[in-house]
Amino acid sequence: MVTSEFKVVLGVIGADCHAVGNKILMNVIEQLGVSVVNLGVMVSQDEFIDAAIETGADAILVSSIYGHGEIDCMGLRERCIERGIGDILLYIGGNLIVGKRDFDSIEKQFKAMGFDRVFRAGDDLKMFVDMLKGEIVQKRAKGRPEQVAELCKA
Ligand code: B12
Repeated sequence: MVTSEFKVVLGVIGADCHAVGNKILMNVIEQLGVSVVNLGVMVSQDEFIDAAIETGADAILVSSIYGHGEIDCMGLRERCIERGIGDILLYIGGNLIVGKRDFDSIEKQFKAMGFDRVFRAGDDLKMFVDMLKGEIVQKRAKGRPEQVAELCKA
C-alpha cells in the first residue's frame, strides 16, 4: 500500500462480485498519491465502516456494478452517523441502477442518500482523484457540521 497524507477505503458493495474495475481503481488512485485500503468485492456496509474507523480514512469509495446500488447503499450515511464517522466523505461510482436512466436523476437520488459525489462508469478517473484530494483538504480545513446536522434531523 502507498503511504500518503490521503487515505481511502475502497470496495464493491453488497453481493456484487465484479472485480476488474476495483483493481483498476485501486491502481489509479494509488498512482495518483492516495493510500488505498482495498476491501475487494462483496463488501457490507459495516465492513466499509469498520475499515474506515480502524484506519482513520478520509473517505469511503463505494463501487456498485451489478445495478443494485440503491438497495445496497440504503442507510449507509445514517449508519456512518451511528458509528461516529458521520462526516466522512462518501463517493460512489459504477452502474448504479438496473437499465438506463438519465444521470442527473441518478446523481440526485444518491446525493439524497448522503453521498457527496456520484460518478458514471466512464468518468475520468484523474478528474475524480483530483476532486477527492481537493475535498479532503477542504474538509480538513473547515469540517462539514451543517450537512451532518441536516441528516441527523431527517
Ligand atoms: C465480466 C462481467 C461479469 C463477470 C464478473 C467477473 C468478475 N469477478 O469480475 C460475471 C460473469 C461473474 C458477471 C456476473 C453478473 N453480471 Co456482469 N458484467 C461483466 C462485464 C462484461 C464486464 C465488467 C468489467 O469487468 N468491466 C470493466 C471494468 C474496468 O469496468 P467497471 O467494472 O465498470 O469499473 C469501472 C467504472 O465503473 C468505474 N467505477 C466503478 N466504481 C467506481 C467508484 C468510483 C468512486 C468511481 C469514481 C468510479 C468507479 O471505474 C472502474 C474502472 O474503470 C459487464 C459489461 C461491461 N461491458 O461492463 C457486465 C455487467 C456489469 N454485468 C451485469 C449483470 C447484470 C450481471 C449479473 C447480475 C448477471 C446475472 N443475471 O447473473 C451478475 C452479477 C453477479 C454478482 N453477484 O455480482 C450488467 C449490470 C447491469 C446494470 N448495472 O444495469 C452488466 C453491465 C452487463 C449488461 N450490459 O447488462 N458479470
